[in-house]
Amino acid sequence: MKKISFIFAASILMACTPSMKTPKEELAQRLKDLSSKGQIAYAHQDTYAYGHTWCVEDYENDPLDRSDVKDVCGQYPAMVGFDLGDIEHGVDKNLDGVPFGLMRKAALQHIARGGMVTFSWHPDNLVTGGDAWDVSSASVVKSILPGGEKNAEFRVWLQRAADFFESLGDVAVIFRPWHENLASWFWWGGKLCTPEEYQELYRMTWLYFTKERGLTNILWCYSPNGPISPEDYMSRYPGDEFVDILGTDIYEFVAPGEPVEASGARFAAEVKDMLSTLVALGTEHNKLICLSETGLEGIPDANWWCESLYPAIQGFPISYVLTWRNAWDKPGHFYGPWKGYAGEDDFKAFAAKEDIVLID
Ligand code: BMA
Repeated sequence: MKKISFIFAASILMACTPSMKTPKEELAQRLKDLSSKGQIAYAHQDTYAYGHTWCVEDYENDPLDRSDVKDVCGQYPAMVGFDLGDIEHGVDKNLDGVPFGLMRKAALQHIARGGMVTFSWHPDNLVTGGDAWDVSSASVVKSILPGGEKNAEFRVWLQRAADFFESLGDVAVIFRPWHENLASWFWWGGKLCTPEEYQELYRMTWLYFTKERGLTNILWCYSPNGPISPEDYMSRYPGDEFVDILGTDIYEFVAPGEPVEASGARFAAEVKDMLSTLVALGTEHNKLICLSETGLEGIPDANWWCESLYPAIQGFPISYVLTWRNAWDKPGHFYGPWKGYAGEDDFKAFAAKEDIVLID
């Protein structure tokens, strides 16, 4: 009798244990499992909203089953990225014309398909009325922090962003606010606020979401632009309590007259160097790591995926790598593959590598 009840209790415990993890813990575990198996999930920005030559017109009546990545290799990326820029204004579409309703539908569908989702945010400049790239005033961060004259208005912006996450329900996603913060091309950049102000901005966002709104299903990613030194990387780090993933955004740029092979080699060296830094910091702080944004605009190198990107990331325990969007309305602005592009076979070979993971 005792033995039976013990077996009964043990089987209940076993059945319950996996589901006792919160969605956030499950997502963190998936990312951890990927990196410990030496696998890297491939992510693509806006993949369900549009591609190089197409754009979803009516998302409510569209199955959202197209992606340039799938057009090329038959599979969706493992992760999809979306940007919340303009959500702060309470409007329907983001700064690139993507409806927030589409993002919600596509994100939930992608998660139901077994995929993962990450969000970035390019909010406008609350002081000047300009966009995220308006760096004409160095007092924006200070003025939106608690005690600042724009704090109350900014809290409305935070509320609108948090409303979106709340509308996703009980699923876990990654949020990567205040990215590329060592450079000075966004109003929250390196020369636009002090390290303490930046940290307060990040913590204020985290505290509002987590403590005031109870949004506990978010994995927070900190993603300075690279390449930078470990000291610079940590100089604005908000603290272990506020961050789950250490990321970095690094793009390849071809200098005028430079052969793409040369810039590819430089890019690979920079990425490797930066990922080595993230490996060390991730171990020290017990955090997941990722290459949160990367790419080469217009991919003028037909072998970029296998000869520049892959050698740069191979062997690093990054859980995922994200390439930026394929704009449908700017022909040269693409960072992912599409049907008919010169590096199609190269992307297929990249996607077929044992350690590169798509949704299947
Ligand atoms: C940039 C470009 C812009 C876009 C912005 C936000 O890198 O792709 O065209 O508006 O990201 O998605």
